[in-house]
Amino acid sequence: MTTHGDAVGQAALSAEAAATRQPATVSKTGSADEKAQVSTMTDQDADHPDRTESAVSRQPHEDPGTAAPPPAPKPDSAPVPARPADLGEADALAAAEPPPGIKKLAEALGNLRSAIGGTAYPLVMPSAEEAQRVGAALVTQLDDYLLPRLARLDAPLLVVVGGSTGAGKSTLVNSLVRAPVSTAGVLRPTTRSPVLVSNPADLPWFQQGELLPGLVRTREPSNDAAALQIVSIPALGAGLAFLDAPDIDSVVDRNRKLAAQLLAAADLWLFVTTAARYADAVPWELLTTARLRGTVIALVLDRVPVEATAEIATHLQDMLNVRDLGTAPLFVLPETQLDAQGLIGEDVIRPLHDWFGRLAADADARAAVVRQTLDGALMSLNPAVAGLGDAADEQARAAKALGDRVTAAYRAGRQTMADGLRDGRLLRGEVLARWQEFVGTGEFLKTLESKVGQLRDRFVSALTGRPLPGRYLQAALESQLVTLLRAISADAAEQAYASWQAHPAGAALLDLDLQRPSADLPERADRMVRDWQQWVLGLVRAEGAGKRVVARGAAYAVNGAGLAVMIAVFTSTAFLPTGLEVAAGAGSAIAAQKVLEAIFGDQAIRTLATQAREDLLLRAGKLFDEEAARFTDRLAAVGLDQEPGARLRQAAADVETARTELALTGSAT
Ligand SMILES: Nc1nc2c(ncn2[C@@H]2O[C@H](COP(=O)(O)OP(=O)(O)OP(=O)(O)O)[C@@H](O)[C@H]2O)c(=O)[nH]1
Ligand SMILES: [Mg+2]
Repeated sequence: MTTHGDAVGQAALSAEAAATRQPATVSKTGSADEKAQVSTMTDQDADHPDRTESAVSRQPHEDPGTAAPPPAPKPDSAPVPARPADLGEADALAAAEPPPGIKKLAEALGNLRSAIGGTAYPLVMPSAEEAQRVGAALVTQLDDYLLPRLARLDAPLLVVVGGSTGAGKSTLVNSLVRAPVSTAGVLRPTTRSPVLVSNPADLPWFQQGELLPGLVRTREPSNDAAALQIVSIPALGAGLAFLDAPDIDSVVDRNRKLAAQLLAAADLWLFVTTAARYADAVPWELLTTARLRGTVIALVLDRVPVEATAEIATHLQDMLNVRDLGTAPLFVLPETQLDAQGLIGEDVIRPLHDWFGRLAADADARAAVVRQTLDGALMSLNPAVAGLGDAADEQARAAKALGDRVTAAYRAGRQTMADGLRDGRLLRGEVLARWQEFVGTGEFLKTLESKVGQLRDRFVSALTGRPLPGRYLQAALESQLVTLLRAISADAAEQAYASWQAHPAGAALLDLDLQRPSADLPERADRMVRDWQQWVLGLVRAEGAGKRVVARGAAYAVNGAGLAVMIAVFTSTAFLPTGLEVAAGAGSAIAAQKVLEAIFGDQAIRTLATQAREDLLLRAGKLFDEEAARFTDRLAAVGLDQEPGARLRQAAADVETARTELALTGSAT
């Protein structure tokens, strides 16, 4: 394509140039020059040279009647059903059983749609927002275009006319069909609701809503962004329809989103820009997206002052070249007076009109455009889904990291608990006083040392002969333990809270309650300690069953021995008061050990204390688990899959395999 000087405008406008820009007609010969022209429709020749040559070869003739027949389809490629010229409504709607390759691809696409639709990115992370946006756009594109288009490769070709607000899109569409079907106006933006213009024969296809199913069909002009006005124009050749899209860049957010959605459903993008706007950023972003996606693109540079045509067209062409779009057909239309109906004069619009006319008349050319854009869109799924897979994996990693942080906080709590039992810190103050009181006087201790043999009797009689002070000790033990449990829970909650707050996904899941232990923790800790004490007493009772002294001392002995076991739990594994430097305390602990050893035997005592300690740690662990669950339940509630990324990647790989096998454009790319 020539792109500079007067030749540009003239070339684009002349019938001859229009012929050389013809996008996707079929040629058996395909000269080097023609191949270069053809690649204008693919924009992907660097990456996929085969595709452009074999799939979208050109027809050098303007007369469709003289067009060379299309090349025989490859055995493994889907045949393009010829579109009957007199396609009636019933025929248009009846889809034949698809060939196996298409069926396989459609199934793979369906699975991919489920995988994308079923993957959420609920954890707040930098990648999540983008993944949600891309995922939603892909699902929309699958529903709007890929699935219905694959199901009906022979359906009419849809040209979506896109560009900046005020570029003259509506005027252009009106001028192409020679009727003011879409309102053009001076207010920006004017078009709010897309307008689809088609030949009456193609109406059933567009009307039935396979394509762009989310848009409500209407025959009346509308301003509703969820509506699609369908206009039937006999003057427009069958097989090709225009869709006048809202702008891509006005301040109306809904317009921009809708335009992007419509462009993703296009078989061919007709980009309209003006002499005043062609260097705007937004259109170029979309053009680059189109190029990467392999969409067939044509451009109109509208309203070019005649005297500046060469300069502007050259500059635009340079910009296109730099962005790998240099081979896309470019039509340069001069600034002109509109006629009474607001249409561009027939002579000015003719090259573009004829170009589309030829495309409409040539089923093979249309099929090639459809297949190329479809194939490109399918091919672009894989990298897009790979991005989603990464984001999904990142979600899973973040969830694990958050879970690990909670685990670490409460594991530290368990450790503190175990240390607290071992280092004797619990055997102080009130507990120690009550223990000393419980074990007895200095005389009792002396007796222990000199007359170990009589210990059992003394111990038991001491217990049976006076009111049991054990309940105070038991209460002191309970309160000490509960205090420890509450302190550990408070520390762990604070630590877990802080660790989540430092992570964006964690911070979003927190509320202030989590900063402290649960409100009912004190009662639960109380209950837990009491249950444990009962359990220890039960253990001692079971162990002492049948032993004479226990039988004699009954409840006193069990209580006394049980409390002694608890005290032993609070000292050290060897029952030695390692952490107790207080002489009396040390003596007391030894006394406890001796009392128990005398009653139950040395080994049994070790076993009892070990069991009691383990049970206490187990109960405390359960309590901490419940506390940790307040965090982890929130994480679980977001409902993340185990391996979301792998599922997405597999579904995309299956699509890519089916796409390659089907070879829509005639070559396995
Ligand atoms: N003189 C002249 N005016 C034009 C031409 N094309 C469009 N206009 C005017 O420019 C204004 C905008 O044209 P539209 O066709 O509404 O532009 P649009 O791209 O559809 O704008 P949106 O719907 O807002 O996206 C209207 O007032 C048109 O009459 C042209 O080739 N020559
Ligand atoms: Mg408009």
